[in-house]
Amino acid sequence: MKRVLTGLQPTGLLHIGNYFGAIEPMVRLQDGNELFMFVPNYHAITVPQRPDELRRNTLFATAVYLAAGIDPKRTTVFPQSLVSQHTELGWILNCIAKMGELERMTQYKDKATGKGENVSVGLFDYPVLMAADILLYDSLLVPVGSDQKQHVELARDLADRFNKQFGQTFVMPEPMIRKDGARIMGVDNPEKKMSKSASSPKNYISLMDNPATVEKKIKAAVTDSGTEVKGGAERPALANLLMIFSLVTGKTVAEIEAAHAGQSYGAFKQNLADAVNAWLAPLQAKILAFSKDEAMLLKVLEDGAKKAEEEAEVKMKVVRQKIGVAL
Ligand code: AQP
Repeated sequence: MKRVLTGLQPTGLLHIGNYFGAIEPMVRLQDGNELFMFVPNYHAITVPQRPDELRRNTLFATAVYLAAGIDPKRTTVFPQSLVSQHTELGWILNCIAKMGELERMTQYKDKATGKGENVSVGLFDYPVLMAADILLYDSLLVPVGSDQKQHVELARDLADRFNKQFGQTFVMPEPMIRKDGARIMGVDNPEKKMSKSASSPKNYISLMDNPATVEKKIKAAVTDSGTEVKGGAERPALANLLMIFSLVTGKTVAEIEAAHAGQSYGAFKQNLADAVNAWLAPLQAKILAFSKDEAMLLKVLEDGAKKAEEEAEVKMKVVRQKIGVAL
């Protein structure tokens, strides 16, 4: 039985990359492990958010977790903002984190590019809060997409530094990154990962896109030169579309390539759009049903926060004692 934790920022509607990178692996781990699945709403405010949208997106993320199969009786589901120990530990870890190691975080560099001095301190610092999220619960496994690997490694470095300085306190978390589907690329640009905050919605397939939108986005998807429906390292656009096809159908890439031998990109894209829509339809129906019951979602989050807070406070008592602030 391992402690497992993950969270998805409520910065917009979640997309299929978020689903396959972090949500589906959590659902699979639900049997036989102790899971914490939170909504990192304090991470979300590292970039400007409309308050009403942030609240809506927090509830939406919760509905997605439940629709995907997360069972709040077995998994502790909670919003980061209701467990203040996250920000408390985040501050303490800030005091042992180094500017240099945060400056090396590639996600920060990507997101800060072109923003000059206008980028928030929170965006720079958010990997430290993420380390606190992980270390607070003695999480051994952290299922994430590959873009978050560097942040989990920072959590390991901070745990190790704290343990050396103050004595054994935190366990070493491991990033858990699936073999296929840990980095779904934008359908408009196979060089950039699919991202909620992409400049164009053509980049991602949202979990709430309607069938016509999915079809339009896939038909407009970038392809590689040539005409063959074949993936591989030299053909990143097709490799990405084939990966999406494989994830939503459970078929292997080789099977999908074979089924499309001699067919045009147009026919392949139509089949891909149909497959994505067939996969999305039942998930969307469940998300909508859960979303309608706001009282139930709030209850799940409040109950989860109570359980999470009990665990978090046990760890924080030790931490406060060790650093000398428990008077
Ligand atoms: N393209 C992706 N493929 C596979 N996994 C992905 N994840 C994100 N994009 C992909 C994984 O989803 C989880 C939640 O991520 P997040 O919302 O906390 O932040 P992120 O990694 O920055 O994801 P986005 O979609 O790019 O969001 P924005 O635009 O708001 O920053 C993580 O486990 C992540 O690895």
